[in-house]
Amino acid sequence: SQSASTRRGALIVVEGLDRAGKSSQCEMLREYLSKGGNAVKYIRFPDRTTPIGQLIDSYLRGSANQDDHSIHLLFSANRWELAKSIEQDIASGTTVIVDRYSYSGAVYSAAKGNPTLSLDWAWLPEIGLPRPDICLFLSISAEEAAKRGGYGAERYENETMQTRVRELFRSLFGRQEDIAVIDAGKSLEEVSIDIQSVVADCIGRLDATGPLRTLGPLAK
Ligand code: Z5A
Ligand code: MG
Repeated sequence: SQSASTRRGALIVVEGLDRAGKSSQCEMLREYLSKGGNAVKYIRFPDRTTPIGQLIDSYLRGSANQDDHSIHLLFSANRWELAKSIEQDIASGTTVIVDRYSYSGAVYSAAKGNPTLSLDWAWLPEIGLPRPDICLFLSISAEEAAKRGGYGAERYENETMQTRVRELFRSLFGRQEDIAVIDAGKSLEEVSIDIQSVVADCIGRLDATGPLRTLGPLAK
């Protein structure tokens, strides 16, 4: 239960292509917020530590195969199994930073080109999950990303997938509110400062925003 004096935390999501710097920036944001006296937690999806997360991990590493729809629903279930704990943290005043969320969920699955797995279909199981107060989209060109090292060994880490993912992120974020596009091609520190100003603004508006909301259907 939330006392009248407890200000809720913010739900901050960091999204983007591979090597956009999401995890680095989440870490830097966590540090910035806790130095500012905020209670803060940093979580990432997929959370590979749960039983569902372990199935996802073996799929991504290529040691297990899954039907496209089935793995999609497991990624979503992995968010649902943590939804209550996110809600509780936010209510008790903790700001939660989330490294990848429903947006990656919908986009990576739809990027496979399976005819019965459209972006609209992929979004459906996300409806009702905690809705971010702000989603930071770390935008980076293919050329800049390539400078940060070659593709890893996991599934999806190839040119074809990444190109489709880039297009789908763009079309998904055209149908969403509360998205801040961040130029992630700058230095770590420059990107971090841009993120800090967007997040400070978001936290400043929390009282006006009201209670934590839930994700709704995709806009047309
Ligand atoms: N996936 C899915 O299909 N469905 C879902 O629902 C979810 C995910 C949630 C695993 O994700 C895969 O799961 C992913 C999407 C899919 N598939 N792919 N491809 P993951 O989060 O585990 O992926 P990751 O490997 O941790 O993240 P990443 O995207 O590759 O990297 P990042 O977190 O964005 O970047 P980073 O680790 O912070 O930085 C990468 C490197 O660049 C590192 O050497 C940094 O030092 C360097 N870097 C970072 N920023 C800069 C700047 N500004 N300048 C120079 N160098 C930089
Ligand atoms: Mg990462």
